[in-house]
Amino acid sequence: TVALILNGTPCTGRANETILSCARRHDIYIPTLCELDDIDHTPGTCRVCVVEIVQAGHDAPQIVTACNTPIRDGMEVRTRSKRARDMQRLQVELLMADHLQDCATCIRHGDCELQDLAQFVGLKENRFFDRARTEARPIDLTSPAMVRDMRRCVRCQRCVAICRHHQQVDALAMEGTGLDRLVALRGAEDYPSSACVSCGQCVLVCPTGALGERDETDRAIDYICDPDLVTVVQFAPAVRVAFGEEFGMPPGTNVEGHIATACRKLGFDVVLDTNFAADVVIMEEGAELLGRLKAGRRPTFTSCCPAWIDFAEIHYPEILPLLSSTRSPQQVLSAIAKTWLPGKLGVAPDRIRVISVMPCVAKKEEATRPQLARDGRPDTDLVLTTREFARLLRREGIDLKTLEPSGFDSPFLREYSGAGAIFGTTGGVMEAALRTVYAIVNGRELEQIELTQLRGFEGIREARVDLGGQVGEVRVAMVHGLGDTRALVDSVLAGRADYDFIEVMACPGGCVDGGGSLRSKKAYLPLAQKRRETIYAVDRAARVRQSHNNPQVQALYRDFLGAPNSELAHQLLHTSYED
Ligand code: HC1
Ligand code: SF4
Repeated sequence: TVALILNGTPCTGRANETILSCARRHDIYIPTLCELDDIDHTPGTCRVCVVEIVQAGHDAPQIVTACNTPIRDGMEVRTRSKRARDMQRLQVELLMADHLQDCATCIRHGDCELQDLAQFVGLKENRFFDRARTEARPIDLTSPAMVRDMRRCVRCQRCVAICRHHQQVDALAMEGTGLDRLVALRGAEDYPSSACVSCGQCVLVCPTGALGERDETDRAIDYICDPDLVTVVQFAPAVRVAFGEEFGMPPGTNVEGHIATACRKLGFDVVLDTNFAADVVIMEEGAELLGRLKAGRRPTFTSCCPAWIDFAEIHYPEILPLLSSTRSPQQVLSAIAKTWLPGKLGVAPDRIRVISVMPCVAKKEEATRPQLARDGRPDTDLVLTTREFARLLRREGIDLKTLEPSGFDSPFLREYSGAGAIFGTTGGVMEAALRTVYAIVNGRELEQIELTQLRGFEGIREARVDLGGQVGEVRVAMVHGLGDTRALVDSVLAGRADYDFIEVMACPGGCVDGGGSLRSKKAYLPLAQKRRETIYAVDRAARVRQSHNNPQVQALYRDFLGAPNSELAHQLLHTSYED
């Protein structure tokens, strides 16, 4: 151990520890901006963590950055000396010198780590602001999903690190020199020609408003307030367990009923649940998988995660034939809402607008795919991330936690099974699919409904499951996070991995921590465990646990679709991919 003095108090530190880490363990706050411990990122670029130290062999106190200076025996650290405080303030003022000064209209207002820092150091003025230089920086609006606003970038490089080292997409790079050194799309002019797959992980770690989703709350309000339109809203399995904290409720609270009430208060005409469509997806994907297993076509990859689809199309086009052709639950529900629902409601299809609320940025891109349009209009008209949905509620003066929970409006598309509910966490789609495929093969339900061998948090998990009958034992794998996905796909392509069915979720943890979820300041994915516990609790409490036993899914097939993988089902609920 190392003996040192922290703000006048003798204490001990660990060998090889930095001043920052030692101070944190002793509950002493040192302001930081660029570093993010959860992703092991300490570039030392923002220099906000300056502190004063006195050490043997030096006459005068020195100013050092706490994040990358190791502690030493006998060192005295002063984090709150006048000199340290003045230097911290100066650093923040310098950071603000080429950062837009329009906090009130910034999308990150209230959730910005730079704003917090300015408050902490007591910044009262900004002597160095260079408006012309700042406003000349690029804003990239070329993606239907993402916005990259370099007028707000603080060069912390967290986005570059998460994309390169964790997701292993490597779409971002630092480019330029001196004051013009900024985050750019690596080797590309715009998003469509870049390696980016819209997973949104860079947004989750960006401390300011430099990276965000394309905000569509205005268009949502336009639709809601247009008396000629019938607005249908759907929300994803994970949103209900990853939203309440924004309104002061405990993390992981299931706020499904509150969201339904909020949607009605907002003025949406029909409130639907994507969970229902997840059950329909299992009917389609299960039948497709069984057909492929019988034909010896393997492995099959799941297809509900749009950032994974983008990843496959951009980075591994050779595996596209292995992807399930089943559309995602978002697109399945939208297709039903545009084809079957109008007759039920007695309205013309062209008056319907489908808005979905998703913990996902890539769903915005998915919604614009030409293969998923009907008569020139997208099936999903608009996608709001969970963050935008929170913004929408605020704009309409709605406080979620004061609302009385209620149910869904639709008498025909509201019931979901526990299998549909668990889509929101890694391993959930696989578990839901196997519950149904087992029943189709054996004519009876699995004795042990909960396939706990599929659950867990390791990046890549594998299992063998005996499906009985003609199919026998299948080998399955579940992967989440694109870094591990890359490793798994490489193994499959090299013949080193041998699976029948593979579930892929691009975001670490699956949708419960999707790139469109609420952000946590100075933390990466801190609430995953609580959210997934609630998801599994929803499954346990569900009246029906398997997609094929959902009576409303059965009715939809009886009244409209015929059988899974029927011609109509293929036309409405399946898709194709492009390299
Ligand atoms: Fe997901 Fe899905 S589970 S992709 O993770 O298949 O976004 O929640 O809505 O579509 O159902 C996200 C979540 C979501 C789809 C479903
Ligand atoms: Fe990288 Fe994902 Fe961000 Fe695109 S959205 S730049 S792939 S982290």
